[in-house]
Parts: sequence; structure tokens; C-alpha cells
Amino acid sequence: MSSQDFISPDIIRASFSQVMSAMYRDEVPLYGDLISLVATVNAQIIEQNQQGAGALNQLARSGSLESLSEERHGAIRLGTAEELNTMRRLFAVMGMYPVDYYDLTVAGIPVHSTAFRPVSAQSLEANPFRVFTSLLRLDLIEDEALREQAEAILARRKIFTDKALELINTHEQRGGLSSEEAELFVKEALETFRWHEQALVDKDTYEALRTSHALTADIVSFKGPHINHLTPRTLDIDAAQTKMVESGMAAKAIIEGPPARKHAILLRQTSFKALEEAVVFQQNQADSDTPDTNNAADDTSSNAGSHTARFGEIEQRGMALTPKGRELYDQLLAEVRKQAPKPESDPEHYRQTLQTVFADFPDDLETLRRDELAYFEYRLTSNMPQTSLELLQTMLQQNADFKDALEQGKPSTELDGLIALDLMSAKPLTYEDFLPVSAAGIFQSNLGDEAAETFSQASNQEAFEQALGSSVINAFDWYQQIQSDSLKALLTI
Ligand code: OOG
Ligand code: NI
Repeated sequence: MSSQDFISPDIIRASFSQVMSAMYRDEVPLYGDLISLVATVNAQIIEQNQQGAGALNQLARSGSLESLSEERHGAIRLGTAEELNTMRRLFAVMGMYPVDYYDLTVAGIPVHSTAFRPVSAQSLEANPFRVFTSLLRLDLIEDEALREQAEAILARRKIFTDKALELINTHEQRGGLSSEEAELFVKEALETFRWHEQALVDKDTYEALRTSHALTADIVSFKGPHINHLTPRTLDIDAAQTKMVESGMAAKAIIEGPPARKHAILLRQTSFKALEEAVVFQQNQADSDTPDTNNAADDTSSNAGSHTARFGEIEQRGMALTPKGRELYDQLLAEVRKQAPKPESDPEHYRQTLQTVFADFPDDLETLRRDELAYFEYRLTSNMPQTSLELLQTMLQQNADFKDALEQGKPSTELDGLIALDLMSAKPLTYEDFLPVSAAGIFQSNLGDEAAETFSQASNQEAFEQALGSSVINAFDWYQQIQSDSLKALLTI
């Protein structure tokens, strides 16, 4: 088969995202309501924007209504290194690669994570589907017997279908899949993410795992890593949150991330609480060994239970920050958390503190750009193309330092004038990744109100990458590259 006959990974990803969404809508009907709610809000914002209000087209990838309604991220939690390794290979078929390392143990959650997502500008534009993927830190289960039991349960389960594994191999050996293979791959890969009412363990084991951590029970007790949420992207999270509350969804009290601003930064997220779902546990080992208890009706009732696994979430994406901008963000957020340590129980105080403390984060595009707090994509505008090109070329001839800076992909003050004259545009890059503090807030609110523990073990990116079978892409490097490429490209127009 020649490579021209291969289906593009972008198409496989778009198709997978669509079937996953359809499956999740069947499993969690409230998700369907959330999608309609967000679509309504987005349509309103786009209309207002067309009438001249709002700063919608500010981001380099702001999206049309159509592409926005396709955009979503999901999350899964895995139990073993081998599962994570195969998951990386599965996502590669769809053109999704691991970006960044998130250590959630600092927030008392016994996992570490990455996000699989497309990494070329073109693929992101085609379909930006992402999956936040966590790996359980079994080493953090203190009780040795329980840890060994969890390991044994996980070692026995098979989360991928044989056909999916075969197609992953075909993809690796041949470099792509035919359209029939791709169609089958999407169907088989989906099986891994399905919810199973039937648990792998008996009720006692489930309870024992829960004493270690609610997440441990969620990861170890089931046949596979059920998709636990799918998140649509909204253009106005405050409006969407209000609508969520109005329509009776049990939304989290606060929105995670930065406050509402004129120019959105990073990521703002909110979720509605996990649903209680019916679960059928395995027959308890001790019971099944006892004769005369094989009354089917009795067994089902005694093995019935419930589990909170799935939830709903929405997000609003803003601009990607440089390390300097991110440091300021982290510092301000830490100050907010110090002044308002109980966001969920005193949301009003938290909101006000957030707003006040974040007044120190500049909110005009020129300052964000000149102080190198955010990443931008530079282009000559189509206003007077001849004039801007000639002016740029003259400036480059006369100013060697300016030329040097562009050759190295660095922004320089010479650009300011061109931007002020509207001969050049600088659009902020959309933040395509996640935030560990926000993720911890999302995890916690959906696990019930358990007090966060602290773990003494240090973050362990090396062990994570070892399990993954590759290193993760550094997100700062990734944004930096797009910015420098856009600057270098100015030399070759
Ligand atoms: C993942 C939570 C993190 C986000 O959007 O930050 C997340 C999980 O609960 O498995 O999805
Ligand atoms: Ni999420």
C-alpha cells in the first residue's frame, strides 16, 4: 500500500472524537444538555462579536462556531506502565502526542499525567481533540498487602481489544492505515473507553481500595479506563456557568483558573459533580466458596453498589503564557489561595480575592506582548501589503540588530511601530494545554469532599516517561517555536 492511500491521522482523530462524544451522550445524557447549552452561549457570543462587541478574533486559533462545536477534551486514568505505553501508541494513530508532565501528588491526588493532543498548527486547526491521561502512582499506596493486591488485579486486566492492538501494530509497521482499517480502528479503540457496570472486584476489595484513595478504587476496580468527562469549549464561561446553575446542574461553586478579563489567559474551567452510578460487584470470594448460596437473585442484590465516576466540565481557553507570565500567574494564584483557602465553601470571598489579586496581571495586549508575558504569532497585515513589505525591508537593511533578532526568532522593539501602524498583526497563541492546580480542583470536586492528603514522594517525571516509553513535549518550547517561526518567516516574504 502506498502512503497516498493512508487516511490522515487528523481524520481518524476527528472521527474518534465524534464517536466518543456520541457514546458519552448515551452513557451520560446530561452531557448532551451541556453541549446544547454551550452551543447556545457560543452562538450568542459570536453574534455579539460580529456586531462589533467582544474580542473574539483576538486569539490566533479562535475558531468558527462550527469548529468550536467539535472541540472537546476528555480524561482517562490508567493503572499500569504497560497500559500507558500502549495508550501512547494508540493515540499516535490519531496524531496525538504527549505534551507536558503534570504532577498531581502535590495536590494530594496519587497520579501523574500528560495530555495527548495534536501538535502541528494545521492538525490543531483540523481538530484539536485532547485527552488528559493520568497514571496511578501505585507506589503511594501505603498498605503493602493492598498495593500488591491492586497490582495483581491490574496485571490481569486487558484494556485493549486484540483487533485494536493489531491495528496499532499495522500502523507502526506500515506508517498508516487504509480507510477500512481506520474505520475498524475507531470502533475497536472506542471499546477501551466504555463504561462497564460490572466491576472487576468484589465489594470488600472496592471498599479497601477506597480507603487508600477514591481514585485508586476508580482505577483498579473496573475493566478499563472509562472516559470520565468530555469537555466542550465555550467562549464565555461565566455565561455558561450561570446557565448551568439555572438548568439545575450541580456545578462546582467556583471557576478554576484566572478571573474573567478583557484578554483571557490560559484556561478557565468548571464542572458539574460526578453522577452516582449503579455498579455490580463480583461475588465475594468467601461467599462463593460457601455451598448453597447460589441463588442468583440474592447474589445480584448483595453485589449491587454505586460509584461516582463521570462528570461534566466546560472550559474557556485564553492565551498561552511564557515562563515569565506563568510564574506571575502561579504566584498570584498562590496568593489568592492563601487569602481564600476554602474556595468551594466561601465562593464569593474567593471570587473577590481572585479579582483583586489578579489586578496585578496586565490586561492589555501591548503590555502582555512587550513584557513577554504571553506568546504571539506575528504576520504582516493585508492593509497596504506593498507599503508594509517595503517598510519592513528598508528597516531590515538599515538595522542589523533588528535583522539579527528576527533571524533568531526573537521579538524586538522595532516591531512595535509596525504593529502600532496596523501594518503588522500580533495575535496571542491559544493555550492548548492544562493547569495542574485547576486539574486538582476538578479531580477533588468530583471525588467527594475528602480531605486532601499530602504525599512525601517527590514528583517523578523520569518514571512517568519511562512508563510512557517516550519523553513528553515541553509546552513552553512548543509555543516558543511557533512564535519564533512566525518571526523568522518575516525575513522570507
Ligand atoms: C482529570 C482531571 C483533569 C482537566 O480538565 O484539568 C482535567 C480526571 O479527573 O481524570 O480533565
Ligand atoms: Ni477536564
